[in-house]
Order: sequence, then C-alpha cells, then structure tokens
Amino acid sequence: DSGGTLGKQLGYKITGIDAGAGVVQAAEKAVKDYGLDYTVQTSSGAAMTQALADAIENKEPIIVTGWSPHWKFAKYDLKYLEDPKGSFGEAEHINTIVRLGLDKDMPNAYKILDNFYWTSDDMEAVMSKVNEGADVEEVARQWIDDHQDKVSKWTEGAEKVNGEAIKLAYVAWDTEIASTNVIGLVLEDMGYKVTLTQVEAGPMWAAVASGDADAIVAAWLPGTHKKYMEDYKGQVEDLGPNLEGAKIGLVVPAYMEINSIEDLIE
Ligand code: PBE
Repeated sequence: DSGGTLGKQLGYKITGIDAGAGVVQAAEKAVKDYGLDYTVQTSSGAAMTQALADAIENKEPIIVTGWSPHWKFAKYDLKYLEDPKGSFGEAEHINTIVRLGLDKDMPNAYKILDNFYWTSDDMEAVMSKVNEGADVEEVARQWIDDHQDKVSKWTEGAEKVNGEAIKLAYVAWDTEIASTNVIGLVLEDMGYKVTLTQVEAGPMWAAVASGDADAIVAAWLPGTHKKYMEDYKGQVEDLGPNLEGAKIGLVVPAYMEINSIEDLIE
C-alpha cells in the first residue's frame, strides 16, 4: 500500500530536532498513539531545516517536527499533517517565565518582561531576516527601531537602571533566538547589562527555577513544555503569554500526497 512505499522512502524516519524539545516528545507520543513504525531522529533545529531544504530541492519526501511561527512556512510550500488523535495538542502560546523574587529584586525588568507581548507576524519578520543571513542583533535593533509604538508599551512605567546584570536563558530554536534577542536589547536600552545564555531545553528550565537565569521568554504552553512546567511548579513565576497562536506538529512539503498522520499507518 502507499503507506508502506512512503515509509520505505523515508527510511521510517521523522526528522526531529533536539531531544529536549517538547515537539520531539510529542512526535514520540504520536508514534505510539498512532501505532507507527517510525523513529524520531533527534538533531537540532538547524539540522532539521537543512534536511528540509535538501529534501525540497530534490523533491523528495520528508517529515519534520515543525512549529509556527516559523520562517519555513513563508519560504516553502508546507503543510501540517492532520492529527485526529491530538498527540500534538491544540493551540499553543509562548509564555514569559521569571525566577522567584525577580519582582522585588528587579522591579523594572520584571515590569518590562511582564509587558512583553508581540504577534506571530512580528516574530516571523525577525526570524526571516535572520534566516536570510543577517546578524540577529542587527535585525533585532532594526525591528525595535521600526516598532517604537510597541516597544514603548513594554517599557511603560519602567525606570531606567544603571548597569544591573540580568541573565536570559534560551534554546537555539529560531523562534527563541528571535524573541530573546529582541527583549534582551530592550532591557539593554533600559540600562541593564544583559547576558543571553544559550542552553538545551532542560537546563533552560532548570536555570530559571534555580535562579541561575532571571527569565526565559520561551515557555511553550499548555502542551509543549507541560512536563517542564509541572516539574518546576512553585519554583518559577509565570508572567503569561508573550505570543499567542503558536502551534506544533508534523510538517511535510505540500507536494507530498499524505494529509494526516493516519496516512502513515501501514
Ligand atoms: N519548539 C520551538 C520548542 C519550543 C519552541 C516548538 C521547537 C519545543 O520545545 O518543541
């Protein structure tokens, strides 16, 4: 049958990203939920988008663990596979999470982080330029200059400080590279000495829970990072969404004839 032929072409492989990513764990859940013969191969966000680019160039089939917002949807003609069993959950939002006590220790940074809120279009604008090869700090600077109306709302009511050190942790996912650099520069403009530390997903959550990091803007909820959120319940403060309308799932080029994860069942 067609499922079997496709499986062979794909080597029964779903191209994943880093093992700590929620979307990889959800893909592993989908393999179980649908009884698939596939393995989820872990790598990195960058390796996944390279594999996607190579497959599309050769018009070959590929299944990747995908998410939106993401520049790949503007660059390529892609589709999410339908997920009737709901292995990947429903709509997601991205939340800002801070260490306990930040409100008292750094009330101005706390206020800015609490106010930080933008749209998928905003984030995609930054992400796309970075993907085209521009320096992320320059792109973030330009975005801030062009969106003073938004940024001034984030800093509303906050006072400038004098070189206080603040640490933001993030993972090298395209979405989080964009958001962390933008909010990092905004904090810098408000007088903070900002350190951005790139780590894996587990250590990122552990850092904000232990206080090694002051904040993350990379918490995908309610589903993708559910386990991390449960693990650190009471050890972090959730400042709510900085972006709404996010999504995770299995993504394939539009030229592939399958439309649902169920089409992978043999
Ligand atoms: N992502 C992007 C992450 C969250 C941000 C969807 C790849 C994940 O944990 O899966």
